[in-house]
Amino acid sequence: MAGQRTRLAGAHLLNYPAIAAVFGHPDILKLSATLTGEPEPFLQEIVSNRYIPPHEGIKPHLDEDFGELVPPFMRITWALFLDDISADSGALLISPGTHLRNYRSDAEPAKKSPTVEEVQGAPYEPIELKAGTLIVRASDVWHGVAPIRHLRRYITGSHTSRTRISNWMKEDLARIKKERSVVDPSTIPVILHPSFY
Ligand SMILES: O=C(O)CCC(=O)C(=O)O
Ligand SMILES: [Fe+2]
Repeated sequence: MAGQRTRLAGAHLLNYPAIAAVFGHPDILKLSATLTGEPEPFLQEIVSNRYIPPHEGIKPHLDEDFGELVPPFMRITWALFLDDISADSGALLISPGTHLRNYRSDAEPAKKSPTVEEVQGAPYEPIELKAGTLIVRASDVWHGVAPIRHLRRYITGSHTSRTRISNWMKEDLARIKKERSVVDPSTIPVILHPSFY
């Protein structure tokens, strides 16, 4: 398959009022706060994606496969789909409950990060949905994307805890905060300021 994936990422996407309205929506911020346990979650990533078919999809993986177990629910990921998604084309494939395998646990000091074989051998369920659906997932859940036969576009953003984070995330947040320190606040909707800086 010779399709193409195009990805735009960064603060400039918040110049689109519809994108800013999603990530600045009080209910979204409130749910992110509840799930991460962070009163003012940090908007770590804002990305738009477009897959032009035919595309082979994405193999099952972890977004945080850094050989490091992570604090439970340190990050959650929203995705707003702009096209219908079916099991036959572009379904997000999720292995329910697997985020728990990536979480640090005081009760299991010997717990190890999952292996590539475990992630690729796990059972996956397709998430079918209509254009306009917004989904939220624990970022750590094991996932992939089914082969894509129809145009597939979505906007995604992740909220994180500011304190209960892995070493990798600590470095990533420091890098992002440095980049954003030069972004003119007047270009970012006021409602987003607490999650942006
Ligand atoms: O396209 C998607 O829905 C997910 C892609 C993905 O899992 C990733 O980029 O890490
Ligand atoms: Fe992923």
